[in-house]
Amino acid sequence: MTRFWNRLALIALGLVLAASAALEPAMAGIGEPSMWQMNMQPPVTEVARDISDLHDILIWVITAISLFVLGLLIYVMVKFNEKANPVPSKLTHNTLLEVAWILIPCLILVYIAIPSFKLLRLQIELPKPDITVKAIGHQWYWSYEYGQDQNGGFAFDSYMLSREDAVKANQPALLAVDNELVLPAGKNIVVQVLGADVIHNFAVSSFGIRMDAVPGRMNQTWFKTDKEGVYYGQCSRLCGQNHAFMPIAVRIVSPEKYAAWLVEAKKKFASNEDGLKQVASLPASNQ
Ligand SMILES: [Cu+2]
Repeated sequence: MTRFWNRLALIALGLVLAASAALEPAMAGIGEPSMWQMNMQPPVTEVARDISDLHDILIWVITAISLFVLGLLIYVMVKFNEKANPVPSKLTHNTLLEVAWILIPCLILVYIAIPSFKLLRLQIELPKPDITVKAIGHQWYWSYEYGQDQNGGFAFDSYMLSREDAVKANQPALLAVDNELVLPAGKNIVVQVLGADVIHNFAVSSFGIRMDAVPGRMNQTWFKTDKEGVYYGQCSRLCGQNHAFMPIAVRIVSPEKYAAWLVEAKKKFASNEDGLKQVASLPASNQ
């Protein structure tokens, strides 16, 4: 009987995994979520790849533990119910079992801790930045600042496009923005994240970044990707009425295109005094 249930659970798990694996390649979009997506967005940075790998390890560990516990429960229910086992044993200790149920979970935790701490270190330790930009969360839009020392010296606001405009531009609704954060491929990019009013969160799934934008405090995160394209993210901290409508769009281009964009952007946003004033009023870098 127990064997039957164990087999049934394994078959069900196998079917779910097979179905998700079959759906994955067709459904996965780069840099944005897709319909019926079963897994995370395709990673394009080292951090995101490590997150994805750790997630895969954890899924197997969690599945194995859950099935094991389920199996034990079913075993106990079948073997030791009142009918099957009318005279219960008085046994209270089993040294071997007690050592095993302490030691095995410890080993599992160590097995999880190694990739976990490695990932944490990779996320927290900023590499030497090639480019530093500021991302400032407002109720309810983002603004970005390219410092003078970065060949920039301009700031601009980035608002969500209306559904009609997004469809017209062939971009995903609720994620497309009017002014994208443009950055080059193959460079270490440090994003200084700030909040102008309440706590927001700068999160882009494909980069594996998620950093709180706290008023009066500067947080930093980083990413580096070789893959050009547009990557969408969202504010991921409940920040008020229009929290859902302040998406993030990062366009990764070649360094040559980036240099050309900088020239254009400097002209385009030169008169953007509002943006610069907002940025100027924010706390200075505490690096
Ligand atoms: Cu927000």
